Amino acid sequence: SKTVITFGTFDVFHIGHLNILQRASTLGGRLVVGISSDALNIEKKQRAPVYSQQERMAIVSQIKGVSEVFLEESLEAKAGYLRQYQAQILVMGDDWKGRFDHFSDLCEVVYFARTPSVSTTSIIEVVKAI
Ligand code: C2G
Repeated sequence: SKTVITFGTFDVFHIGHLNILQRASTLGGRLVVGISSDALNIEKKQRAPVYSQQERMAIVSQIKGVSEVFLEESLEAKAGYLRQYQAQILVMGDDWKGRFDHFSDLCEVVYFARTPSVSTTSIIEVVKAI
């Protein structure tokens, strides 16, 4: 059976995160999830996640269908992670459509439609307004 890999921050875990992990887990027998580190978020998004990397890894590791989590410390290390975990399928949401196509020499690349109208940013805005 196949090893599926996906990556993300999974901050303030929500239904969009659950949906993509559940869909990814149906593609193979093993689902490995790379959790973007706090440092990577600060560098790429100029904002620290609400939940720490330890908390985000603890949450995602307990989601049904997730076999293993690891810390994604660099966006440039993706090919290395794909090889390290012997991934046969890379899953990402379609906000990343096309941007991982060059990994198709290493594994199958699949983009799933994002769950509409939910994001960590929108949740932060809603909570701020309370
Ligand atoms: N997602 C989704 N629907 C939403 C929100 C998110 O399907 N409404 C998906 C995203 O497309 C992504 C995953 O959930 O595949 C995690 O989302 P983020 O935490 O926002 O991940 P991101 O910071 O984009 O990942 O190497 C990539 C990096 O780790 C960045």
